[in-house]
Amino acid sequence: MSKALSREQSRIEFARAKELMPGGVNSAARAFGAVGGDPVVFQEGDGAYLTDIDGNRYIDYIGSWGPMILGHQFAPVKDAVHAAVERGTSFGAPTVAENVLAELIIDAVPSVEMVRLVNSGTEATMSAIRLARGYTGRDIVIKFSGNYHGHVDSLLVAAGSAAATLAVPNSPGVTVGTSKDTLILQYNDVQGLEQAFEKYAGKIAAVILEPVCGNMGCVTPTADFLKSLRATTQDDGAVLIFDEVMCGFRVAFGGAQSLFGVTPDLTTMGKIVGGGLPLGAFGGKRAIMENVLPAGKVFQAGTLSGNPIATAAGIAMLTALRDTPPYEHLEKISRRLEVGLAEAATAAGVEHSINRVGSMMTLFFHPGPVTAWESASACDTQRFSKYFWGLIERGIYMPCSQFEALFVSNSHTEQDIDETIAAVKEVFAKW
Ligand code: KE4
Repeated sequence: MSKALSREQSRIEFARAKELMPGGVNSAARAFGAVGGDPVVFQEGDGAYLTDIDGNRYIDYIGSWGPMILGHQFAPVKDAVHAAVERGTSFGAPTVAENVLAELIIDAVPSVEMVRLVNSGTEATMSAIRLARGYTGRDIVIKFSGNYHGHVDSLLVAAGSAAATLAVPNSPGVTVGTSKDTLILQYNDVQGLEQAFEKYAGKIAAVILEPVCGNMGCVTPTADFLKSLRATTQDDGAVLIFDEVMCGFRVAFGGAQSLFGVTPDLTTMGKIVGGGLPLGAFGGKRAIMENVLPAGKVFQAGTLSGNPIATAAGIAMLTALRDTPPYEHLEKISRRLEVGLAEAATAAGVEHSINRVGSMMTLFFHPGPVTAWESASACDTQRFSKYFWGLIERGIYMPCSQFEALFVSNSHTEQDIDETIAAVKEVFAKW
């Protein structure tokens, strides 16, 4: 039985934060909007653990929303950052480190022949879409319900009234003019994709998707869907963009595209590629990438792009993942968690299903199968909130939304997993 944790300091600091920053946060995802209550305010991460400002320790399954695949304070990244800081923090001029990181990315990701470094996943997807439109001279971009690609205006849209109708804004500030060229389809809907290419033949600049989705919870593409994505875009001359900001370097060193054997035209990256520092990237076929300014005419720029500290962290991270791949351990320990969660839910008679790819997974409060937003959105989110808070009280920090993936790191041990399962059983026993 766990003792009730005091989070008084978190409460005080978060009340202060709400006076200073909208909603008290610098990113909406961490505001606990989906589960209610105040976010926990943290002071330190170490390996698989986070410590909050009240001194409570949690087993961390968010890992900064993906980057911490090798655990918090991974020594080679820390050392690289310390060394880089000694040489200055930003030059706004070319550095060797950018070449080194670019080569690591090109060697790792099958589709990437040339790459541009940026500062976030959003910048990567925003730039990739502009590039696809500039390269094809076309306007329409297809995305899928339940897929999130960062806060790019043209992708902050909701499905139109009927299938294969152009989208409408789903955030104030996004204009109809911006959303009118975005088409929203259903993930894993081959027929819908093919109908869209018939209806808008020759007008589609790009199709962008999460090849392993994490943003409606973890949802995987069917083989037929992947095959159709590659065939329809190839035949029509549209650009296929894999948004691997979350699954890149996570589900395999070469990302989902190396796991599934499907090579997109462009890939967007973030999170792990920066070792936990602000760094994203977009890359792909040389014939497309050479259209990016100043090699080509598609504008793209950024004061801190390729920043020496972020590139040092990225180099250390990708070098470690390449030279000492953690994926076998991650598969073993993540499987242990998946089986333990399923057994605990089944024993407690809790309706559930679990989707997992490597060390990213989601326990859905839904009998399943969860294959697209339609099934994901039918989850019992009230139950998820009870599960989330029950685990917080027991020192387990899960993603604060049913529509997110949890992440296991190479620092998690079998003991951490067993402690997590024991806590889950306690929560379900009090259901
Ligand atoms: P950033 O701009 O947050 O670095 O990346 C945007 C992005 C793009 N593509 C995918 C597939 C992503 O998952 C993300 C960001 N993911 C969210 C978590 N679901 C980040 C958390 C947050 O927004 O604070």
